[in-house]
Amino acid sequence: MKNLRNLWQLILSATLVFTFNSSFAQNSMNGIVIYLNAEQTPLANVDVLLLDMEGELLQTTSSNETGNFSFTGLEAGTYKVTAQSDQEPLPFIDLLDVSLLIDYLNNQVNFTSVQEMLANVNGISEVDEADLNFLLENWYLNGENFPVGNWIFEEKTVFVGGKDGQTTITGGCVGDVSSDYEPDKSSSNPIADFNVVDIYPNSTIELAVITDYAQIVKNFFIEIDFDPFLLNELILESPLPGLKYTIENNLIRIIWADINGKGLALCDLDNLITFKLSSGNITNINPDNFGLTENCSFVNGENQFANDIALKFAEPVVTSKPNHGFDIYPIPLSANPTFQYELPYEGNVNIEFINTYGQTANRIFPGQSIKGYNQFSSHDLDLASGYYIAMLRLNGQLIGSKKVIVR
Ligand SMILES: [Ca+2]
Ligand SMILES: [Ca+2]
Repeated sequence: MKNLRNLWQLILSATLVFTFNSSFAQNSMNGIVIYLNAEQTPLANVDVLLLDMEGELLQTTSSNETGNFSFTGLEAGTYKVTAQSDQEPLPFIDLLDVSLLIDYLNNQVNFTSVQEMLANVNGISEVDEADLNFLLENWYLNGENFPVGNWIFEEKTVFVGGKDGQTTITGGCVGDVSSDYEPDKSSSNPIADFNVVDIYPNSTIELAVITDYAQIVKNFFIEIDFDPFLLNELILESPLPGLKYTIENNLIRIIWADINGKGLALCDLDNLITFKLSSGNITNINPDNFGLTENCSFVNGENQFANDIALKFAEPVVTSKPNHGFDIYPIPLSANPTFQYELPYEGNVNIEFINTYGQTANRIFPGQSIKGYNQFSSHDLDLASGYYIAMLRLNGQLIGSKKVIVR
């Protein structure tokens, strides 16, 4: 035990000698480079820069596989240390960063100095709403990754000499404010896909996305892959304030974040989003021609991904009515007219006669009809002389109309 104490005294005096003889440039500095996350994940192969207090570069080295680095042969004094990396940005920017940034802007959370650097995604002035918009528009909608995703590291001032010379350099990728460096963590979450909806070819359809999700949602990103040849003239509307979207090529990207950080229960909305689209030649909308991609995600009131949300289409509303080959003869109408129509899909058909007072004067019921061409002859159609509009309904939905006269 006595020998051990002597050994410690020897080490202690050696340290003192180091301190007193610091002008011999015997000092070293050790450190580690870590990612800003709860696990403080070490970052390997990062360039570490040693600077003097004027910012002059003195030495560079690389962090090893455990994130450690060292500089040796240093004179005692105060240095600046920072790091840089040209490695690929990490794909960890997601809606949790958006939530955290909104909470920060609403004074709900504090940021560390490194988080403030990461949150300043536009690189201009301080962290403010412009950074949030930059993240929403440039990152989510336009997919631009500059400067979002670039590596950034703090700069430490370190005294070298004596027992000092130890430091930790923390860094991250710009925008990853929530700093979730977890390679196996997915930023997307499963959402039940859209159901198939029958629509009418060559018509204008209003198609609403609805949800009965009753939890608070603070922000979401929806990406829809669609067939541009089938669904031209696409317009998007939403009651959600501040909703942003882009429609490009065959991709619709929609992002919404409640700037107040409170969020809302989406089930309270009649429609989450309404698509007004021209249906082209298609007869239904299904996940193959209008499907959610795996990039969709929703964040709930606890700043966690909502994995249990489901979206679906409401019944489509036909805003302009193609006539579907709807024809009646003879005209003037006889008591035994023949009706022709082409259906986009099979269903139950009825034809309603509306008089000039807007009243239903009569109905006939061709009933279950096949997809495609149909012909139906009626007997003993009882209508007084006058003008009528014959309205063709498929499963209750108006899909065609024709003016007729009875003499
Ligand atoms: Ca800024
Ligand atoms: Ca993140």
